[in-house]
Order: sequence, then C-alpha cells, then structure tokens
Amino acid sequence: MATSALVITDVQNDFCGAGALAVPDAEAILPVVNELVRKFEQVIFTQDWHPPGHVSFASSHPGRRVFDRITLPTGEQILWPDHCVAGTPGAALHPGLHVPPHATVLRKGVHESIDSYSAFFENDGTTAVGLDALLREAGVREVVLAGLATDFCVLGTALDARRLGYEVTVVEAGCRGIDVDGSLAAAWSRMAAKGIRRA
Ligand code: VGL
Ligand code: ZN
Repeated sequence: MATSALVITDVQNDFCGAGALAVPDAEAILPVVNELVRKFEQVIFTQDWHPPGHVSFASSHPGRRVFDRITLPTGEQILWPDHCVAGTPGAALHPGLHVPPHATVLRKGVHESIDSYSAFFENDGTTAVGLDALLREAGVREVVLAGLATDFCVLGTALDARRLGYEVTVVEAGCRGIDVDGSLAAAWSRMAAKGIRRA
C-alpha cells in the first residue's frame, strides 16, 4: 500500500481560461499535473462546489464588491465573483485534466454559510471536509499537492495537512496563484515556516 497521496486542488473551468475566477496562466499546470497523476496510486481531486448564494460570493452581500474583505462568524472572508456553482459547467473539472478511474473526487465549500479553502477543514478550522478520514484509512503519511490556487485552496490544504502531521510537498510548477494584495508570496512564506517542502 502506498503511503503517499497526490492531492490536486480545484482544477476547474471557473479557475481557468475565461472562467469566472480565472487564475492567471492556470492551464500551464495541466501537463505537470497530468504527469504527476500518472505517477501516483492514490489520487484525490478536490472540487470547489458552492450552492447559489454562497457566503463567499460578493453578489450575496449587497453593496459589497469582489475582493472586499468582510468579517464572518468564522473569520475574515474575501468576497469572490460567483464561481463553481454546483452542477454548472464552470464547476466541472477542466477537460484537459487526466482523471483516472481509481481517483477520488472530493467536493468542498458545499454549505451556504461557510467557505472551505482546505480539503481537510472548512474555514472554521474544525468542521471536517473528509480528506483526513480518506487518507488515514488508506495509511497515507505524505501528501503531494498541486492545483489552484496556490495562495488559497492549495495553501489551506497544505497548512492543515501539516497541522495534522502529514509530510507535505507542494509542486510549484503544478500550481498557479490568484495573488490578491501579495497573497502569493505570503503563502509561500507561511508554508516554508511550517516545514512544507516546495518542489
Ligand atoms: C479558491 C477562492 C475561492 C481556490 C476557491 O480554489 O483557491 N479560491 N474559492
Ligand atoms: Zn470557492
């Protein structure tokens, strides 16, 4: 049984190309990600999957704009354009992504009143999304991460993985960031400070 797993974060239409929350140069990761996918026995793809009217959408907060920061009971929330609405084409995994039959797809951000960047915990830091249970049952100790966006969902998953005691490596060539107000550089420093490897 393999003790390492590959976690590919949110490579979805809305984060690519002309998507609702397009990450610059997102498609450049596809060949890198697909090559990684072929090397791992355990592969998990996460999918950002929001109900209409989700708390993270600027459109749910009259008078607020995209990229505004608001305070929710669960902490600070950056407001995003409507994206990855459950069941829409924008929420689908990118068609150029190689998704092998044995892969697991894990959806997150599915509750209207709380966002979830990490695939381990929702943004309250305590409500489980499901990745830890999945990895534990499979005996995984090391996670390798890539996907979108480096400074939000890859970051959140990487930090939680470390907090839970996994060895963590983020493959830089397989990631791209959104970079809101320097968030990309800040993300790499936070990860380095926690002993997360940057490959
Ligand atoms: C993400 C912002 C909002 C991500 C998801 O996948 O990094 N970022 N929802
Ligand atoms: Zn989202």
